[in-house]
Amino acid sequence: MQACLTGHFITLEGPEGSGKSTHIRRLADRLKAADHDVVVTREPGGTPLGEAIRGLLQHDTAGESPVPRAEVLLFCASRAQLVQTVIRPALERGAWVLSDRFADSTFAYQGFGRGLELAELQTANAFATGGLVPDLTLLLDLDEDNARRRITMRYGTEAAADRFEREPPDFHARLREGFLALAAAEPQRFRVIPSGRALEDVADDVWQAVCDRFSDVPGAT
Ligand code: Z5A
Repeated sequence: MQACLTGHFITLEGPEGSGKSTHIRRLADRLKAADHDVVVTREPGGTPLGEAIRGLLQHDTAGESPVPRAEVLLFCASRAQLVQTVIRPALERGAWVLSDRFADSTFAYQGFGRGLELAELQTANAFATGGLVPDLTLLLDLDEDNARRRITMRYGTEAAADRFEREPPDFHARLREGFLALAAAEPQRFRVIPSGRALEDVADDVWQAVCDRFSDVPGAT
């Protein structure tokens, strides 16, 4: 029998450079300041096994690129480990879990981006997560020019970017459209937040979305 999950599970999704890491840190600080138990994690990664898989996926540390189906299975292996050893235990004890990417990234990148069947990815994701779905998903939406500018600023040059960041513009256009399509299909779970604006304005919208969704945060209606 599954234990009761009394915590709150929030995921941040979006293209690279859209501000997920920045806003997850800010949101965590704000919740911690209100004395909430907060767990911040990321995908791929978040566990020792997941972090090892992250290296294989982002920088071809095995010496060859995974084919798309292998890529899915590696993301799902990282996800299964994270859900069972970190996310579920935290939700069972009533914590807030904030994850920088989760299953929606597989639909966007491997589905809309690489062209794999969404129904097959649904099966793989359900197997990896045991059916766990976020309570709230914040989609930080950013156009490709802005995303590329932010990544180039971070590395100084695009040459240092990872395997996904080096994909051609049409790949990035497909995955942005994919994220927006996922949000449109599940409006009760997703909140789309335009992220090409001043950081403070985006942070305000992130906080407002959390207050709108959950009644046990300061400022919630
Ligand atoms: N992937 C996949 O294919 N399938 C899957 O199932 C999963 C993942 C789970 C993970 O890489 C890669 O794996 C990812 C998808 C793929 N592809 N890529 N690339 P990652 O975790 O290393 O990369 P990321 O998720 O894209 O994170 P990121 O590049 O670090 O971006 P971010 O976290 O969204 O943004 P940030 O680091 O918070 O901000 C980027 C910069 O912009 C930084 O200098 C900020 O100070 C700046 N910033 C942020 N907001 C603003 C605003 N509002 N104004 C100005 N500047 C800003």
